[in-house]
Amino acid sequence: MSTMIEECATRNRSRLTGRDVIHRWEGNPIVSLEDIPFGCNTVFNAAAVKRQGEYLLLIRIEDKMGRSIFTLAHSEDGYRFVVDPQPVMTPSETEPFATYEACGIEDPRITLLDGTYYVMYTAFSHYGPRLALAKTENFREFERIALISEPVNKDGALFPRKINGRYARFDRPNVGSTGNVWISYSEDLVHWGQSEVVMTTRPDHWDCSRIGASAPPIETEKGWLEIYHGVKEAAAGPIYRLGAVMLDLENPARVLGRAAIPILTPREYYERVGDIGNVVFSCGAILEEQTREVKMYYGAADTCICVGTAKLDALIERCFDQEDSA
Ligand code: BMA
Repeated sequence: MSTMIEECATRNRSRLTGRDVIHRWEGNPIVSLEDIPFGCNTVFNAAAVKRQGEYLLLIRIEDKMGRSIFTLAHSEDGYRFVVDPQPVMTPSETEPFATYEACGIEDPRITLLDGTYYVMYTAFSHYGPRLALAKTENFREFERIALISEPVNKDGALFPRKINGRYARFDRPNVGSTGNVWISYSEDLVHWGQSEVVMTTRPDHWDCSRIGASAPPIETEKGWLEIYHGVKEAAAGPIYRLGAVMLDLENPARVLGRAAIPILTPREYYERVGDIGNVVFSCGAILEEQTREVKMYYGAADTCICVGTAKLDALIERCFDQEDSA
């Protein structure tokens, strides 16, 4: 009897996992509330980077008062992480950041650019969310550079190199309850402009309500690969899924291919049930240069962090799949 049940479970599991191009790690979730050595409410999502062979996650955590802060976790293999005993970045007490981080700091994305690690994140205040930029050399001290957008703007992700002489970032200005992926440029990382829309919600798709950049873009021989999130407002609340798009290397406002179907959709219990159910939300992915495998880190149900993998070529191919051929 128990063998039959096990067989059914295995069959159901393979039906589930076969549907997404991202393969979930069997040991998910990798960071949950129990792994945080200090008191907090919940675990959201994380920026990810591989530095001198060590995997680092800069994790958004909600403290006991309900404000988001960042803490760091380390791993040798990209799967088993140990979280630092204390948070590494909390809302600033120094102006002008203090006013605009009064409700917390959220959704960090790390980019290595010209030898410096930059963290683009959302500063949350009574005036709404806006983008901010910090930098670090050692992941112990984080130096704030500037507040770099007006509210309402989120989902900032810095490109890893200049494009035609200018720094570039994705951002997501909101228009009411909707929002699209934009690109903005800067000469100095502080003043940003020349903004253009990159891609919009698709009324007949899973990403019909709003979209935003997720992981910082990955440079490939076919273009910039961007993993983004798409939201569909359903009767029971929003469903957050992840998709992939390929953008022109010299003009990233030009979409070369956009996957018709998500690369990851909430299916597992830990993605369905939590503080906010039906959420998979990524802020970081690491390309393993030798194996061309992408490790994508994502927050599940605003309650824990998970990892999934895919071959870079499979993600690239998916960008050019205009229909459900999965
Ligand atoms: C977004 C961000 C994410 C979160 C998601 C789902 O706006 O705040 O951190 O995971 O909503 O609640």
